[in-house]
Amino acid sequence: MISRYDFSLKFNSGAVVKEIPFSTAKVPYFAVKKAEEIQFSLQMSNNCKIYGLGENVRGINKRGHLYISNNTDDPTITEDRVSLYASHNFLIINNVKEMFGLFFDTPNKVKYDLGYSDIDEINISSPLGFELYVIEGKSELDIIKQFRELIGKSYLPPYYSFGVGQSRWGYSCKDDILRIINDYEKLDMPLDLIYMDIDCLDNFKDFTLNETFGNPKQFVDEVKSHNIYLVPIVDAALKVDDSYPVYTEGKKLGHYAFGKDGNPYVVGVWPGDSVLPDFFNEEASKWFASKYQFYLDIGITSFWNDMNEPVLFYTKDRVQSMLNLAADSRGKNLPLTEYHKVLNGFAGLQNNEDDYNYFFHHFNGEVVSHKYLHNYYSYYMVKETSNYLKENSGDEGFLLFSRSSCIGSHRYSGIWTGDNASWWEHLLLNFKMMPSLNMCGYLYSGADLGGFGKNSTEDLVLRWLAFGLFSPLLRNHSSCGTKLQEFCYLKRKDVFRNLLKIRYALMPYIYHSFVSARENNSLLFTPLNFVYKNDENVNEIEDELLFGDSLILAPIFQQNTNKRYVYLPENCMQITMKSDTDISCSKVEKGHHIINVNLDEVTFFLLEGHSIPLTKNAKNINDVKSKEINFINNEDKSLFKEIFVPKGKSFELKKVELK
Ligand code: MIG
Repeated sequence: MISRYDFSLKFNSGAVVKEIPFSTAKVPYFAVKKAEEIQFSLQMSNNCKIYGLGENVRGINKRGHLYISNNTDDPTITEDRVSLYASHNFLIINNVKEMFGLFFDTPNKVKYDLGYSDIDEINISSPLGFELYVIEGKSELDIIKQFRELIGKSYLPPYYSFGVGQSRWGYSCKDDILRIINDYEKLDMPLDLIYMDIDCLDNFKDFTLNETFGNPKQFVDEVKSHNIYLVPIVDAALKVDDSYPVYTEGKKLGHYAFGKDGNPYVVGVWPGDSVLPDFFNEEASKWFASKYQFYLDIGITSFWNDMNEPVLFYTKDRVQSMLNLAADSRGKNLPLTEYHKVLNGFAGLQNNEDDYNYFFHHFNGEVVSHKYLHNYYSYYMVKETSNYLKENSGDEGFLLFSRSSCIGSHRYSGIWTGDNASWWEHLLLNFKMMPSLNMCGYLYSGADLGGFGKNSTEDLVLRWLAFGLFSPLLRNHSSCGTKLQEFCYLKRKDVFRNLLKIRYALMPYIYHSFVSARENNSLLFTPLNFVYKNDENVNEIEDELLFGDSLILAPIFQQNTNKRYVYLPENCMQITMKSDTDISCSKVEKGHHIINVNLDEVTFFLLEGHSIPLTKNAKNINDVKSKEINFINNEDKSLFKEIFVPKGKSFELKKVELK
């Protein structure tokens, strides 16, 4: 049952797809205080557990820290971070005697103090301007299902987007792209998608390719002849440049966020001085979306959206005032307080939240300050882009995923989880974040495999791949200047080739499970304790997850060990794969185990009475579709009477004949 409470959200954010009448009753469970902010507080019992909040640091159980919904670009993702790139305002509170879900529908900040200030207390607060949904149900999974029905079905990406992706910030010309293709090909290593980051653009201008690409259509055709999809980046901001037709057209049409004087508000992003498309204005976001036609015309149908929190490296106004302050200080013997004003002023130029007060959007016929809309900027960016691509991208469908997100945008695109680092703890974070993202509607998602920032090591990439093989978005991505971590450039080439082929082998299961989670509003990655309700042993397990209906994953997250502890809540068959054809199976009983997983293999557990469909010898992601499906059965029956398989840009249910 879902109840909706009115706290003066003045407009429809777009998050929900079901109209639920407002309740006039008091919000249950919480003591509610109205001060400058509305505050909801609740005493936690000792065993209270909290789930959800999508893209955030720390564990699956969110109890014991502070989180603030405030879409932010800050590439240092440490465990004390309170906001990442997204605001996913859904959580479940299981306070033993009572269990319910909450969804704060708002583009404002929401602060979740979950036993942070007071170890026994939950305090959630937000300024007026939200709607609260309270969702009651008999279990976590029931609450999640109701919530997901409320917010609508998740984005369905094309089949090819489950392929193997290679990316690096730094590929900057035609030869860089062709070299990667060649280096993978000569090793017969799977590769399906190559990402084109900002250096591939002409001076960081959206919807361009730089001159090295020559005739872009010819270039794309050449790449396609190798069965590779190109995925250019599209940043939110547009370069201020009178010789850039996209910029001048948008200016003429009045499609940019504007300052108090009504002129386009100038901010700094990669192209230097830039303007922010006024995505809240439907006409403006439709106009921006139509610019993707440049890529569609040359045969590109896959995109990633970056910098759409939005990032403000600076605003022109604030830079000017800082430069003036610095100029005024020249030659003076500054008292330390004055000196710090200059120093901190410059340091505070980037993503200064005060600046949100100084630019405005057209939204539903009103002029609204960015401050009140911030967390939904990327929603309106991907929404119209997605609608446009749906109409115009042709038979295979389109890939779109974004860095910034909120609830609602899960219907239009996937996400990646931003600038992680090549740290073992970020591999574990990637794992733990998946169920939380799923709860909030994000199914097509993944982290930068191998780690984005910092230098990776070969064993980390191997272990990350062993988990990444199950991630809907499988993309090796790294920051500029970092040590090479492309699969094709690491030493154990045979191992990487074999592991990547396992992705193709698993695709029937991955695709089926993905589509089932979408159609049933359920999770692709499920914490064990959501399912095994009567087994105390699973209560705190966060380093094992159910994947789909039939598998338990328990990857290795630590360096220099092949061993780990695994608890199995039922009898399973352990399946260990060294390649798509080298597979060994053995029965493992319910209970506590220490397992051994070498660097060159992937292991997982198949539940009793379940089966896993596998293919072999696929050469690339599309080739998987034509391969015969074989089943490994644990006990003599298959759950797969019917299996979701790709059909065009969508899917169909196919009857399975068990042999
Ligand atoms: O300020 O486009 O998260 O994936 O490689 C950095 C360059 C901008 C941030 C993205 C990252 C991408 C990088 N971008």
